Order: sequence, then structure tokens, then C-alpha cells
Amino acid sequence: MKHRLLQVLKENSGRFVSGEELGEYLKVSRTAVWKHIKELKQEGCLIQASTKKGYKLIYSPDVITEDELKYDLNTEIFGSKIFCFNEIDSTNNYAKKIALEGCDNGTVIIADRQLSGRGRMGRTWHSPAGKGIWMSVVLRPSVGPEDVQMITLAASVAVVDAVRRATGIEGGIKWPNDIVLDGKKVCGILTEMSSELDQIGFLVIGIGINVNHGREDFDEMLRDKATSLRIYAGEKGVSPRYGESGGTFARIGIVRNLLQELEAVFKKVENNRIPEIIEKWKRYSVTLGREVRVTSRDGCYTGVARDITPEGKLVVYGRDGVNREVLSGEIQVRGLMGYV
Ligand code: BTX
Repeated sequence: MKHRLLQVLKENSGRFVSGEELGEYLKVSRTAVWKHIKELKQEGCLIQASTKKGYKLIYSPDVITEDELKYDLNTEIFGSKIFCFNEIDSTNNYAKKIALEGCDNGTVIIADRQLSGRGRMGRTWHSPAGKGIWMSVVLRPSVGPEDVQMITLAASVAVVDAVRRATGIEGGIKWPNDIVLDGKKVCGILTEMSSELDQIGFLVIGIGINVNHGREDFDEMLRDKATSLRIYAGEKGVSPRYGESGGTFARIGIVRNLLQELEAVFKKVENNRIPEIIEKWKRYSVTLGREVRVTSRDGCYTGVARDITPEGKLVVYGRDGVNREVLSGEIQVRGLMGYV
């Protein structure tokens, strides 16, 4: 109830809504409305009250809680169980632990801050408190390990769609699954798998999105390579749609959209609708048609990224005139994230 009330106040942000209107909408008495307003205030919301005009939301803290996230969440699987932490080593670590203990398909783990956020290949993922979305989802898909690459690509498509729906900002995808804005990384995805020979036991998809960082929140090493939705919005003059005070984005709206989009793309993977995902991935790609440098076990070479295969491999046309397919390995795209 409290969450529905908060949602209605948010939808009417900047104007008063009378106690009567709220009561009618929520089908409760005005006294019940007043009681829930009091609770919201105790949780840190600033709500202006006027005997004549009703209630106006001034500020609500951007805290992600299970109850608020579940409110209005239209998913069947994603978010069936949600664990929220103030602080954790890594949401992927926790997800793997509970996956081994048998947690449900679609279980979500979110933390306000990660102390040892991980990137790929042992790298570090910077995850300060209150600034981003640090989230992992446990999946038990009915597809084989050969489809994991496609699931990762699908996750990046879901992130682009969710962020656009929630904020109006459209990111580009650097193969396989970094999301970039103006050539800087705003989101990274770390997929980890436990599998038998031909069957996935479980997958953990870890997603990190920089939302409300200012420039000063990134250390010097990252400043030229990383950005956040807020920095980008400030530079482009995009006003936060789910905005709160100070031009920040409410993370919960983005997470809710993300869970919905993730569920939609994973249904497509399971229902053999992969061409639709590839088509979207290509549309959002900032890799195809550009010069890339590939570093893989077989060595390092440069070429032009031409296409992706139905399995999600990147086709690179090398300077030597040979097409090569890259499945794993690092690529740098000229013009992005510091590769000039
Ligand atoms: P990656 O290996 O592609 O990227 C890691 C690299 O990106 C780092 O070496 C650094 O240069 C840069 N980097 C570190 N932090 C950030 C940041 N916040 N924004 C932009 N660039 C950064 C990408 O790995 C996969 C990241 C997944 C993160 C999620 S968060 C939830 C889940 N839990 C967990 O421990 N990891 C995942």
C-alpha cells in the first residue's frame, strides 16, 4: 500500500494530491492515507502536507527495496525472489552461492555497494554506494552451453532497451556486451556459468550500470573511459524522466524496466527467436563497420568488424584479407574507450 501511495505521489511530482483523491485511488480511508504518509516520512521521504491541498512529494530517497521493486513489476520469472543488500563483496559471488544451494530461476540480487565488484578476467568493477545498479540474476535456462554467448548478447540488448525506456538515453553496444555512451563505458556485463557437457546447470548474469556518478566519483584511471547516465544527461541536456532532486535518476525505475526487458529477451532465446535479438543487437552496435584490434589466444591482429554470426561470434575482416570469427577474446574499437 505504502509503495502504491509513493508511486502515485511520484507520478504527480511537483503538485499536490488531496487526501481524498489518494484515498479514492487506493481504496482506503483518509486516515489510512495519513498513516502511510507518516511511514514514508519516517523512511526519509520529504512530503509537504497542506490541510487544504493535500500532499506533495518533495524528495524520496533512491533506495532499492524488495517491496518497492516488486510493486508494478510485470514479470513471471525475473524477480521471483529478490535479495537487496546495502553492502556485499560481489552480487555475482552471492548469486553463485545461492544458485549452488538451489535458488529459484530468476532470483535477483542487488546491492547498493560492492566491495569487490568483479569484471571479466579477474578485473575490478568499481561499484560505489548509491551511484549505480549492481545486480545479478540467476538463470536456469533450457538451452545448451553453446547458447551462452547469445544470452550475453541478449542481456546487452535488454539493458539498452530498459535504459532507453526509463531515461530516454540510448546506449550503443561494443561487442560483445559493453554499453557505451559517447565512446565511454556506462555498463558492463559479466556472465558466469556452471554446466555439464550439454546442459547449463545455472547462469549468473551480473550487470553493472553507472547511473548517478559525477565525474569526481570515478578515479583518475577511469575518468577518460567511463561515464554515467547522469554525466551523459548533463552533457546532452537530457532531463531525467524519473528524476528526483539534483538531476539524478531513480535507479528503481531502471531496474524494474531491466527485469522486464531481460525476461522478454530470454523468452526469445528459449523460443528460438534469436534472429530478432541479432537484428536489434546490430542496430545498437557501435562495433560493426569499425576498425578493431583483437587480442586472443592466437595473438593480436587488426581488421574491420563486419558482422556477427547466428552464434554471436564477431566476424573480423583482417588486414591480410582473411575473415576470422571471434568468440572469446578482447577487442578494442577505434574511437571507443581510449583506443585511438
Ligand atoms: P570488464 O572486464 O569488461 O570491465 C572491467 C574494466 O572496466 C576495468 O578493468 C576498468 O578498466 C573498467 N571499469 C571498472 N569499473 C568500471 C565502471 N564502474 N564503469 C566503467 N568502467 C569500469 C565488465 O567487465 C563486467 C562488469 C560486471 C559488473 C557487475 S556489477 C554486478 C555483478 N557483480 C560483480 O561482481 N560483477 C557484476
